[in-house]
Amino acid sequence: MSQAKPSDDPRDYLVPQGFESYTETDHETWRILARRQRDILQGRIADTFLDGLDGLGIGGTGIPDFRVLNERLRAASGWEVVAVPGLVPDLVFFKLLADRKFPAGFWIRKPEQIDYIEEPDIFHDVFGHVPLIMQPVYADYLEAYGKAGLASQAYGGLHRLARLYWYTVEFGLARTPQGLRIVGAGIASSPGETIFALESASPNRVGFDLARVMRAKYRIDDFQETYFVLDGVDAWPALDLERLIPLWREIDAQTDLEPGTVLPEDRLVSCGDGSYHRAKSAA
Ligand code: HBI
Ligand code: FE
Repeated sequence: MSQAKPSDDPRDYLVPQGFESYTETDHETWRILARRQRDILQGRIADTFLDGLDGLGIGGTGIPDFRVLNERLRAASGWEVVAVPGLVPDLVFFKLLADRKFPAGFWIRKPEQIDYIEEPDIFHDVFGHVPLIMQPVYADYLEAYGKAGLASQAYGGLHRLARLYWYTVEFGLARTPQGLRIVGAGIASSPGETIFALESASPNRVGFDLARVMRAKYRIDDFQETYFVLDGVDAWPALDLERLIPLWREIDAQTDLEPGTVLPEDRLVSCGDGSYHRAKSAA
């Protein structure tokens, strides 16, 4: 018998949040994580992120109820959060974003997994991602990303879009008048990477360039070897197809870049010494 093809209809992946089913331990896990991140993010995260956190009211009280969260989010940017059991197929993910819906895992990590999980949970998805989605400029970028993702299929460009998401939405940094700030959700929801991304001598920090980023492979199992730096907290790249299609053609003729590669033409904010990953591979 042939395997049924996974559905690409977003409705087949959405589930109720089940807010009443969280235990007191679940809420306590959220509170511990949220308080710790709030402290560590001071002076390191973009101000727009902290504004979003305040606007959502998702500080230290426990796991947020999506019904309450969504009233605030809809009012601010016309987005909503929808609950999913875990990772959804790329095409479903793009469709949801193009429709201004952000899929968030409804479950929360167990106390013994407090510092490391393999799949995104509600803390990463909601605390990490949703504060910036309160902001219309960012909300529009994410919608444009979803639309570009849908279009990229026809050009075999899906992996290019995944890299762009990784190096902006998940692990982006931005230059501000006060210094470098975090804008990526993967950094903002991790205490270790919050410090590493900004303060370690190990990683490269390279001025953002759309074509360059879409050529760069990334690591999913550890801190990044290279972070890309936007020219400001609102400097998200324009993703119209008239711009993307010629770029995809151009870079299809070039090699992919390893995560730690630095090119002569890179605008270096800092050239990493690579010490962190070198020590790990020697161990
Ligand atoms: N699904 N729930 C969920 N969350 C994600 O962040 C996610 C996903 N599916 C695919 C995906 N991300 C990425 O591979 C996209 O950048 C393509
Ligand atoms: Fe994420």
